[in-house]
Amino acid sequence: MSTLTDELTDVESSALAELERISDRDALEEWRVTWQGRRQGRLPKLLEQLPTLPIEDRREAGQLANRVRTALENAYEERRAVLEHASVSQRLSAEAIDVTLPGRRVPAGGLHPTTQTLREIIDAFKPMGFTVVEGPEVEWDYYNFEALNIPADHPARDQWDTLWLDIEDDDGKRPLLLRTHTSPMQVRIMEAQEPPIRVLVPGRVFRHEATDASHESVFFQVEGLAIDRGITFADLKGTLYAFARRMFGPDRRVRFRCDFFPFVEPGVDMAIDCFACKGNGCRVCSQSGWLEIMGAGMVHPKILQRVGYDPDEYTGFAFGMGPERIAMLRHGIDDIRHFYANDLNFLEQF
Ligand code: YSA
Repeated sequence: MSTLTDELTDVESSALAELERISDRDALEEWRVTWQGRRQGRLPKLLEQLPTLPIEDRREAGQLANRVRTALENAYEERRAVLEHASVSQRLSAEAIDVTLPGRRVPAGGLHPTTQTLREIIDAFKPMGFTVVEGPEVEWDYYNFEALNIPADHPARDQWDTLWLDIEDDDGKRPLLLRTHTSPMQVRIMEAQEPPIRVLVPGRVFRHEATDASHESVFFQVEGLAIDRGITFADLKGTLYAFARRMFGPDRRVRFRCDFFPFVEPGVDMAIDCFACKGNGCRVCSQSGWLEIMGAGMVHPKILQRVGYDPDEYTGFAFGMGPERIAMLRHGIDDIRHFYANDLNFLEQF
């Protein structure tokens, strides 16, 4: 009897002491098999001896055996919980996010310089009563040329060559093209409404063009149209001077020169003295000292008649300007090709 109780007490103290030193789950499992394992475990082996004890010793030894078994089970569970907790904390600290790291910068977008300039142009004309409409970039030959007094054999078509689409209307008369200017919208607007009209049309245009420092093949224009009773050439000049003062300040020089556009009579081009050479002549202004920013004129009576207006009752002026050229003048940009080269070094300056 005394041997079994001694052995039980010895198992208890040795097993618990060993358990104290265990620090990982594999060793814990090994400990469980050694001390509690159903077949070979040291404690179950001792318990097998209980039935062999004399009856008078069995009760006391049985109570001790139960206490040792419970002590080992509880100690095992406690140790398992401690190790479990330790491995969870280890994992958490390995996966922890370091909130003290500086965040990654999200680059902020900005408006393209052309868009900024378009908005400034619109803001300059708004106080004079102009509203904004847009039109199609793919246009009928009729609106781009015919209705603007530019028939199929007119030499003006050469300077406004473009891409043609292989689509015609039912009569086979009006092939489609990529519009070469925003002027077709003059006709569309006049067809759709009666005077008075004061309207701006910003939009993209396309030309078969050899590019250089001041010429792109895809660029923007802003068309202006004002039709009413009693509008004269003085209104055209007054409006465009007011615009130039607002965009370029009072010191910039403005030049009006006679020019020919089949849809105006008379026609002019308006230029601003070149920012790059102060009017002396350089590659930006093709050595002329001036940068042409728009064509303009009094709307031709034939155009008014074509849309059903009476030219004896109504007159008007129109203009078409290049916002990239205006941005070049305002910001001192020496090559128009920068605008659409998608170079962030350029674009981030605006
Ligand atoms: C004229 C009379 C009107 O009553 C109404 C509008 C016009 C303008 C006409 N439709 C036209 O397109 N004239 S234009 O060929 O001389 O172009 C007008 C403006 O667009 C130019 O003054 C210039 O600022 C810009 N532009 C022309 N070709 C360009 C260009 N900008 C960049 N690249 C090009 N290739």
